[in-house]
Amino acid sequence: MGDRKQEQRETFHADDPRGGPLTTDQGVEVDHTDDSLAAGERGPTLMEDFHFREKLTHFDHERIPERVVHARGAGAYGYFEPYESCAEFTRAAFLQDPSVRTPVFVRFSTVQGPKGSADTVRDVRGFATKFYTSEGNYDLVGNNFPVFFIQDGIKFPDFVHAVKPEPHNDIPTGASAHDTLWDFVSLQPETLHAIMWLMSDRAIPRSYRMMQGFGVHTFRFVNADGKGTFVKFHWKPRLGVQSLVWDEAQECQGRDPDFNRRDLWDAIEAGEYPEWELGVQLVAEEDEFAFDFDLLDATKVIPEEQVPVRPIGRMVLDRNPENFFAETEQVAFHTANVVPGIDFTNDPLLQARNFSYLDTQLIRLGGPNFAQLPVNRPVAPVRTNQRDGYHQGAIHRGTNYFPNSLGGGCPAHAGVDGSAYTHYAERVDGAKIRRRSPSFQDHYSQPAMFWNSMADWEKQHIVAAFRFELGKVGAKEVRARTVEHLAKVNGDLASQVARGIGVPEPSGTEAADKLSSPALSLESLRGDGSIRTRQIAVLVTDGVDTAQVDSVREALTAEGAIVEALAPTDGTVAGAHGDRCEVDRALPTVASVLYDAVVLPGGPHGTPHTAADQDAMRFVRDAYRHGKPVGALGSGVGVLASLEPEGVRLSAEFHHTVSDQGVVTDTSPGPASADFLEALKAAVSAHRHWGRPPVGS
Ligand code: HDD
Repeated sequence: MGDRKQEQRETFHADDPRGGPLTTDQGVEVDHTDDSLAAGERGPTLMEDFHFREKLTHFDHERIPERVVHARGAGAYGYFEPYESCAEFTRAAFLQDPSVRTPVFVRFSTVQGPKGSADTVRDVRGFATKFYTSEGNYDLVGNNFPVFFIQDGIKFPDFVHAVKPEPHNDIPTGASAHDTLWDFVSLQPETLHAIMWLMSDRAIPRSYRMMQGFGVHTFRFVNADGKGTFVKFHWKPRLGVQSLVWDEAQECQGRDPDFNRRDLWDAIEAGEYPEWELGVQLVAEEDEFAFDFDLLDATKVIPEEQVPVRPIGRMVLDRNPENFFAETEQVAFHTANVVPGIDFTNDPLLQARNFSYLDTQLIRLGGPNFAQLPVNRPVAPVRTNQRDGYHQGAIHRGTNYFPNSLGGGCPAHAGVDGSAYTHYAERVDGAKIRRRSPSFQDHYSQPAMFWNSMADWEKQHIVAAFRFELGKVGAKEVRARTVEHLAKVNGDLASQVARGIGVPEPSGTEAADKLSSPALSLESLRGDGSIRTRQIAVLVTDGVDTAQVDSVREALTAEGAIVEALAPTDGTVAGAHGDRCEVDRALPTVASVLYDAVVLPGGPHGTPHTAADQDAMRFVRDAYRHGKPVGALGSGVGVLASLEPEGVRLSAEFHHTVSDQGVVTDTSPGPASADFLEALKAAVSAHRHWGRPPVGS
């Protein structure tokens, strides 16, 4: 079956006008676009130069307001297919038949920074999916955290004002480490659970392709009999969940501000299509109150150990957009874009979102006709009586009201065959009140559960992140207030943070209970163990043993990794045996933070690299201290050993392959041995090696 969205898009293509000369917007041919019409060679420009005025006016209006949050993003098209019919729980057509592929568009984003900010900031990542289903568009507008910072959407403007750059000087860009955010946090403990996630490595993903996604809210599935089931949505990446370390993330912001965007684009161009499994946690309506938290509270997870995630389908992203503005910028998501079989709950955050997304598109996309834009257009037929407005693209004919007889009564009400959307007939009864439910009041147990579930290295990173963020807060009372809340999460966490930021350690901590959910740790999310698309640097220079380079390249590319030879200059370097070694990139144009691992080959006549090769040595040192796999072959092992005074630790053994904490060495000359290659692959597959003693920051 063809991709209906792709076929539809093709009808909108406006290709380069190769078939004829340049024209104005009115179709008048233009023979000169380099000089404006002037009164004489050195004279003033003339008003009557309609080509000049049209060109400049259009340009002046090329920008639209960026999203008030999630301004920076990257998107891709793909498809979703269910594993089996979900008819028992939902009548949604796209979840019925494994042979039916539903086209999707996904946009990943950061939240705080503007459109031009860097990718690798500490932030939540948006994960918004538009399913172009046969019953209309369904938008699952999620994040890579399963919890949100506030419980009621009326607090959204407060929260966003607090986290955004401060109003007097518009600082900081793409960062939460400033007074107003932490002031808000210290006064609003419902933020704590999401804050724990924000301080964890989840907030600095290695790649959009390597992060989880969550629908966050409890939604409702409704089956053909009208029976409802509570549902939470989970996206799990096939490649596992991988993160950066903070020092590296910061350097990446300068070395490649487009790091995540580029990674997604390049992988899809290379045919390495990212893939996620869609899973659901299902809770029967009668079990609504079976938990010690409220299912309607978006600051809570349902522990996976309590309600397992049931895989129901997979999504593959296999096509980059053709025009960033037309597609990624103009895509308009809305939580209220639902299809029959998927409904809302009374989660007050979700209810607010159902108002906000439509409202924001009206200002951002300039009027009510944005659903006509190619990326937003459903593949399901659209028949409405909505008319006119800015940017109306259709020439409607016939009647535009209901009921009518002059238009033959069309479009008529749906419903005869049961295909219309029917709202779940939930019983609602209550007094009008402005009050948070008492069932939303526990703000400490789940942050504590998150902390308790972390591996030691994850805890260390969380403490370091709190110290960094609060260390940037000028108001000492805000630092102290935050630590008081942390003390209610975990005493040890609070003390460690307090020591780092110069506030008194809290006494008499009342830590929350000892809940734990192993599924929350990155240790449990390693993916399929493959090394596909990992970027491996091989540092080469004149005198290198090309056989070593070739053997590493061959073995790792066979497993889907991307191996690049880096040298002080581009072109080629002289191999030790009179041959040449192709260089992929010059070292000064790249940095260790842009790679997942590094290999130092040797040469038969001694070490091709010396400690004087500053760029190369820095590369290796940084890779080591960021926990990345480091390989060395032949005389390259000696070069690595020369970095020992700087903290690089090697095993004392020097013969055959030795692999210790991701440092893989083999002093044998000639091509890399099978043992070395296996050990290197295993080290790369593990991604990072936290058992190394800390080196620098
Ligand atoms: Fe939101 C954008 C995700 C709470 C109001 N949000 C936006 C995007 C994502 C999310 C992924 C970017 C979509 C895109 O790529 O175009 N938002 C979330 C999640 C939330 C959440 C997972 C909590 C569970 N959001 C939230 C609340 C409100 C909003 C409570 C308001 C009451 N969000 C917006 C917005 C945005 C938006 C202002 C800005 C641009 C847009 O909608 O299209 O309406």
